Amino acid sequence: MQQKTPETQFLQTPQLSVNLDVANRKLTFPDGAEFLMWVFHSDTSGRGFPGPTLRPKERDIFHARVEPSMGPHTIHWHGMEPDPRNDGVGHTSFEIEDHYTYQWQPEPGRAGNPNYGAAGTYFYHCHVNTTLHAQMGLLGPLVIDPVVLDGFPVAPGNRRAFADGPEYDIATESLIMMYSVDPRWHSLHHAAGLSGEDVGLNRFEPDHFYITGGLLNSRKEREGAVWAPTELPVNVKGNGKAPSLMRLLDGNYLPNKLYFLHEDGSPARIAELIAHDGRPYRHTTIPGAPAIPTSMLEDPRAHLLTHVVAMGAAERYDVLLRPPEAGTYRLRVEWNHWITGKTLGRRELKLIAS
Ligand SMILES: [Cu+2]
Repeated sequence: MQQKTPETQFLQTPQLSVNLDVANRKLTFPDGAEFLMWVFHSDTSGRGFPGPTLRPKERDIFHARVEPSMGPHTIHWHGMEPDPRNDGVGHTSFEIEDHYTYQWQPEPGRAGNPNYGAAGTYFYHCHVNTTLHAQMGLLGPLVIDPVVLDGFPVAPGNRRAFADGPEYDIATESLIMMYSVDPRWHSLHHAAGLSGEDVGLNRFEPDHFYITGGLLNSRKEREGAVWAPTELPVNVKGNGKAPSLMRLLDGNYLPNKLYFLHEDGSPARIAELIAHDGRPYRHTTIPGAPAIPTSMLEDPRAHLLTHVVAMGAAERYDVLLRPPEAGTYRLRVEWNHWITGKTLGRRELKLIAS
């Protein structure tokens, strides 16, 4: 491990760059509970939770300049896999004592090719005393948008989930991040547990459970805000718009189960899984043939429709929503114990299909 923060090697001119700092701040959550949080913030985001949404495009060079007012911290780009210096894992590179500019370039997708393309849902988090720092709030959404390929045009108001993937409606694109709080952890200090003392980081016993996130395109980052929805609009089939895309992220240390339900609580098979951990589902059973995304196949039986999604910590799923009937649907989220499977918390979100 290096003792001093190095300079960025092979520094290029970026297409997107952001300055990120770290702050300690008390935030009030939707149930009225107040916790001391450690958060990332940009020059314009204010100190809120989760950290600012970062959204580079494939092929664009991305810079994040980090100069923590207090530290040390790092930023790990979970799932992006840049070179070790720019991947923010402290133990295999360095922690940022003064400042560092992370630089990476998401790989462009190629039609029908499962081995290329970074577009999808990720997140970033601090990787110093990670168990504690991530739970304290040092994390935020990272979405990679695809290049536009010949043969895959995009209608106004739409975007594709990945280069050769399905179009979705930008206005109803959402991100849902499950988060939970063990208040005891929020009284620990920056380096708690690092010198061999037992501060109980093997015991995560949350008693507050939150569905955070909301509509990505209309998120208002501002001082003191906890970004959390109470209901979300969804495009019903046949309303003339593209489907709605929901990006799911398990941002806590418990497994989550998500149930899409009708208003009466019966299962609603309206969620189509199109990607997992930034990788699209593709049809790969014919050797040598193009690996067409399952969501682009004409045969409706090839589409991965479900009413339930089970996720572990840090896992992401992208789901297309296009319910056949207008009305109110419910998204029920359960937080379950790792070992016993017992449900520890339950929250619901209304989905309004029109
Ligand atoms: Cu940190």
